[in-house]
Amino acid sequence: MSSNVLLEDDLCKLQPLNETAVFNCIKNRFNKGLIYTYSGPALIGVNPMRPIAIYGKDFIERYNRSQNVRELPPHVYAVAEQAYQILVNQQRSASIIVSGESGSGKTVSCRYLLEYFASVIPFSHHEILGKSVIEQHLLSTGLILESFGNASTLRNANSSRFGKYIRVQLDESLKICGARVDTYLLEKTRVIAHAFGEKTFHIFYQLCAGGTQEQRSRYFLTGLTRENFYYTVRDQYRYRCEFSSSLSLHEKTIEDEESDFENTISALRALNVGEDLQEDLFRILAGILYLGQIFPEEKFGKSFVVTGPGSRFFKLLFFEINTVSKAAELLGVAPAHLAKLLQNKKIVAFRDTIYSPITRRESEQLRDCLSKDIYKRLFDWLVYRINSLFSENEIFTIGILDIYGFEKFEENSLEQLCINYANEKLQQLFVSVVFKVEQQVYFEEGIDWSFIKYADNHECIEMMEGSPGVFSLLSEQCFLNRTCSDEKAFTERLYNTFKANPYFLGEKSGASSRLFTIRHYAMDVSYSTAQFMEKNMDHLGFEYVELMRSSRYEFVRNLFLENSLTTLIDALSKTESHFVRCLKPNACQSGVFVNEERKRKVIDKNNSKFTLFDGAMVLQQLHASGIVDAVRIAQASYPYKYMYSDFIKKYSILIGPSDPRATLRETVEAALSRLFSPLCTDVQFGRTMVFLRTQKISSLDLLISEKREFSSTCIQSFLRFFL
Ligand code: AD9
Ligand code: MG
Repeated sequence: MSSNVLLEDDLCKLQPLNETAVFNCIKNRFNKGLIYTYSGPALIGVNPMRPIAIYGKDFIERYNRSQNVRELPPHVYAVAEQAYQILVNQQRSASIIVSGESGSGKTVSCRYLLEYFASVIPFSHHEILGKSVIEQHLLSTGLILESFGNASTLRNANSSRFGKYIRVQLDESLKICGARVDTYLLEKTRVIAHAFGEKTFHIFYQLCAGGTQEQRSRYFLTGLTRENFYYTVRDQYRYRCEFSSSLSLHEKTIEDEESDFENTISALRALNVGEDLQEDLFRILAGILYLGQIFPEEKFGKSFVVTGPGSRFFKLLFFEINTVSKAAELLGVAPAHLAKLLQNKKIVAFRDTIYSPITRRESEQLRDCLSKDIYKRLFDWLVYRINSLFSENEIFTIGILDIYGFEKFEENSLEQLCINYANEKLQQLFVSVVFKVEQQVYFEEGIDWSFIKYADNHECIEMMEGSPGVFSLLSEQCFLNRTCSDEKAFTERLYNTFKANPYFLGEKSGASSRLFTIRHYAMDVSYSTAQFMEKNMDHLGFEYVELMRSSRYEFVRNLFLENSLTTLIDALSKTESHFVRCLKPNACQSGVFVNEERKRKVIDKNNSKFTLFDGAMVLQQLHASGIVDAVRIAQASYPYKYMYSDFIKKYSILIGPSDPRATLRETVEAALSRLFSPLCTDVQFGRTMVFLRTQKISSLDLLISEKREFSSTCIQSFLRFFL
């Protein structure tokens, strides 16, 4: 295999096609600074993890309105341009689905896509200081969502802890008239807990560092830092025990956070969130920080009866009353009311209302649920606010989806199940777009084609979302009983229901260890059902909603009104979808290497100042994304199709002079039959297009370069002869 082959800009051109060839091609290109490669219909991007000069105005110009964008080097701008051209030519809304694991570059890719659309598509609104109001709104949207929805993790210092689908709206004159955003799966547990070395959402640190003296005093933050709050402290476990801090990665200084806070405020302003609303917002955030400071203590007493299981003693739940008052004050509710909520549960029996005391554990759970829920509602409110950009004039949309990729950790829980389910659905969409739609074109063009059966993941999806399905059984179990001991019963139910299902794996004995395995399209993942119920259940009863609706702040009251989101897959399937798959080349430059030994080996092997390329890690991602399979199927089909006139223009050097009486189709047929004999099924002639397999395109490209080389050698010999 020549080194040239290993730099192919489309994996479909690789011969033979196997995982090693795919891997070598991506690696060779990456080492030459070529981070993008096509894999048939999808674009693969490997995160360079350092700034590279392939973005910005000049590059946008190269791709903008290019006649044959696939001829230019692979790039996210090319995907954006293709999506836009299809929208313009076929009058069909577009979506670009960006996936990949944490830290692989999804959010950055989405930023470039948005930047491209904002540069090449005109805005319908008038401009202020050279920038359209919508453009300013769009830029602020990204910043706000990152402040409130991103956090520093071991994998990425600016990791998005939610999925987002941004739709740029176009009016009938194909100008940008607005935008709308949907968000998914916000990791709200991060408000109350984060892993060692990680952090909670950026905004809490910004608040702890920023603001004027008056603001800080109003939020009870004077003299306090992130080290003083349980939710923001770097090592929560130690904080509980000894209030000490530990080493954290990607540490930002207080000054960084102060200036981030200023940027957040400017972005809020751009979204018309005025000072009063900002005040409401920050007060609630401070309220959440203070909720986290409420530690219930069990003490013996008489007035409240809290009998833990088996306990003979009466216990009281105590809180530090000053903390409760501050939390209540910040949320605008009565301190006694909040304390009562955290000490009792309300039971309505035979038209009587009884307040039954709860245990310390239950009280802690309630406190944390409260914090998570308020934060989630605050986040949804921001999204709602961002959606004030929504335009009634929408005719088409260009959507950009930035969502978590497939996840498999040592221990996988409900979060991974939800994320992997979303990825199964996206894979289903990918398969449908790539194979179903493509085969429809073959049918319409009337070429000789027997429909290829492709791996369809609908059975796995059915097992998860159907009835009975994993999710419906979980809801039922939560409804029936609200204790964690039910995790075993739930796991057993799964085994009993799906024992004959090929997508459900594991020994029944796994039920006692609360484990089950799903055969996903990407790989098998074992889930631990420990905490499934707790995570799925809403510990917050109606009395809590009642409390929050009693707030003297209108803003808090409004957060507790219902707000629903549209379903993502439905929205996507109504568009022409494009795919960008991001890959992460190593784990050591964006976070910690879990295994120090492995880090040393990878660094030794690469021994360079450039971005490391960890082969095993990239291969694992290639597997999980289904890239190799997709390329294999794309190769079996006809990845290259040209209108006859375009083909003649492109390959005129090989076709030569043609019979003027022949039709375009006859000209192409005659040329290809002369060049390749026999043609086999590698080439097919449709009503308006010629269809070619990758091998034939590679041969044509080779013939062209030979012909050019031959002509230049002839010219050189000719010149040498005369000079
Ligand atoms: V997560 O799932 O939200 O945790 P992402 O979104 O996939 O993750 P992100 O886009 O945040 O990753 O990229 C991580 C870091 O890689 C960025 O902060 C940049 O420092 C770096 N990056 C990503 N893409 C590029 C790029 N095209 N050029 C240069 C990049 N640096
Ligand atoms: Mg991200």
